[in-house]
Amino acid sequence: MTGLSDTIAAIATAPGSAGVGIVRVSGPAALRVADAVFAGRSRPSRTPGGRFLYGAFRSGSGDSIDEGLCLIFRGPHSYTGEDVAELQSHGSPAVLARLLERVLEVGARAARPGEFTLRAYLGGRLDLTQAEAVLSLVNAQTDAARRQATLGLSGAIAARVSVVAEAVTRTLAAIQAMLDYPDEGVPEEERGEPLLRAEAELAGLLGTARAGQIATRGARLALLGRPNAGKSSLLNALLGYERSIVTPIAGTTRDYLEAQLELAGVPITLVDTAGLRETADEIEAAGVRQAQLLGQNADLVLLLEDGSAAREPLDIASDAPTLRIQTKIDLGQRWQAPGFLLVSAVTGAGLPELREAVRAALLGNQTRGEAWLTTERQADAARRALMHIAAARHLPDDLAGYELEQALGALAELTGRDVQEDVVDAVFRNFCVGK
Ligand SMILES: Nc1nc2c(ncn2[C@@H]2O[C@H](COP(=O)(O)OP(=O)(O)O)[C@@H](O)[C@H]2O)c(=O)[nH]1
Ligand SMILES: [Mg+2]
Repeated sequence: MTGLSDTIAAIATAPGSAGVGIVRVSGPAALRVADAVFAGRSRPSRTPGGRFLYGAFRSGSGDSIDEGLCLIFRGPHSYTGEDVAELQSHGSPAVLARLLERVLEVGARAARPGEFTLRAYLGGRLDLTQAEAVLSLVNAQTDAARRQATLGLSGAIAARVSVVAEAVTRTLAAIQAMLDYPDEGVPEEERGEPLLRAEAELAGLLGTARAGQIATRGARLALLGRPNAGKSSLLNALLGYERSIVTPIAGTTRDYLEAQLELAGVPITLVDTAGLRETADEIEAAGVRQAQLLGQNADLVLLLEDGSAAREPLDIASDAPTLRIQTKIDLGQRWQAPGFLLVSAVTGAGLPELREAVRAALLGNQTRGEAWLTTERQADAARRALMHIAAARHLPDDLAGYELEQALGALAELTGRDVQEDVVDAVFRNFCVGK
C-alpha cells in the first residue's frame, strides 16, 4: 500500500466524449498542481475553503488546453479527506488526455484503480463496507443494486455490525472482570442471553448475504432440460423477443447462449443450454456436458420438463437451488407431480408466477429497506464471527473469552477496522481508475 505523502491524479469520468470531463487531483500538492495548470482570477491555493473558479487550463508553454472550472475542496472536507482539486473541462478524450498529462508534468502521479477511495478509507472517512458500497454504486446497473449500495454507503452495514460487536464486547468485559474471581462465574443474564441475541442478530445479517450479492452482481440462471422441453421458447417468452432458435427438432440448441434481462430489480443472465440426453453427435454431446457444468455454476437452475408428453423424470447433479417447471401446459397436462410450476411459453400462462418464484429464490424474504451484506468478503468475516460467538456460548468463561476476542477480530475485519493489507488491496483492485 502506498503512503499518503504524494499527490495522485486521474481522469474521473468515463472514456468517450461527453459534455463535461473531470481530472481529479488529491494530496498535499493538489492545490499547487492546480495553480500550475489553471489560470483564473484567483490562484486555487490562495482560495479559502471550498470554491469553484472559472478559467483556462494551460500547457507548459502557456497555450490554452481548454477552458473550464477548477473545484477546490480543502481537506478534511473532501472525498479523500486530503486537499482535492477537480478540473472540469469539456468531456473530450483529447482534452482530458492533455490535461492529465499536464497535471502529471507538474508533480502529480497517476492514480491506481480505486486509490481515491483507498485514501478515504485510510483517512478514516469511509469504512471498508462503505468503500465496497462505492464500488457497487459505480457499477450499479439496476435499482436494487443502487438501493443496496446507497444503504452500504450510508454506513448501515457497519451500524448493524456494531450492534453485535457492542454486545460481544460487553460480555467479554464481564467475563474478563470475573476471571480474577473464578469461583463466581459470570451471571447468565450477562452472558448467555446477550450472546444469544448477538448471535441471532448476526445470523440475520448473514442471511442477507446471498440476496445482497445477487442484488449487487446479478444472478446467472441456467435453463436445463431434455431436448424439446421448451427451454429456448421459455427464454424467448421471458425476454419478450426471439433470442434463441426454436424448432421442433430435438438438439437444435447445441451450444449455449446468454441473454440479459432484469427481474425484480436484479440483473439476470439467462443461459439457454443444449438439451440433456445421450447423443452420438459429438458437438451435441459437448453441449450436454457444458449444460451440466453451466447448471453447477448457476445461482438458480430452471429445470424444464415437457408437460404435453409422457414423463421421463429428469434429475441433474447440481448444488444450485432449482425450480422445477412443467412446460407447454396449453397442450394439456399429460402428467402431474408436486412442486412443479406450470407454464406455457405460447400463451404466457404461469410466467408471472415463475417470475415471482425466481425473485423469491434469489432474494428470499429479505426486507428491502435493510442493509444487506453485499460481498463474499463481508459474508466470510460474518460467518467466522458467528462461529466464534456460537462456540463461546457453550464454553467455560476463560475459553469463551478467547472465542469472543476472535469474534471481535472477525467483526473488525468486516468493517475494515482491523484487516490485512492484502485483503484491502483485493477490495480496491476491482475499482476503476479515478474513483
Ligand atoms: N404449444 C406449445 N409448444 C411449445 C411450447 N414451448 C415450446 N414449444 C414447442 O416445442 C418445441 C421445442 O421447443 P424449444 O423451445 O426449441 O425446446 P428446447 O429444445 O428445450 O429449446 C418447438 O416446436 C416449440 O414450438 C409451449 O409452451 N406450448
Ligand atoms: Mg433449444
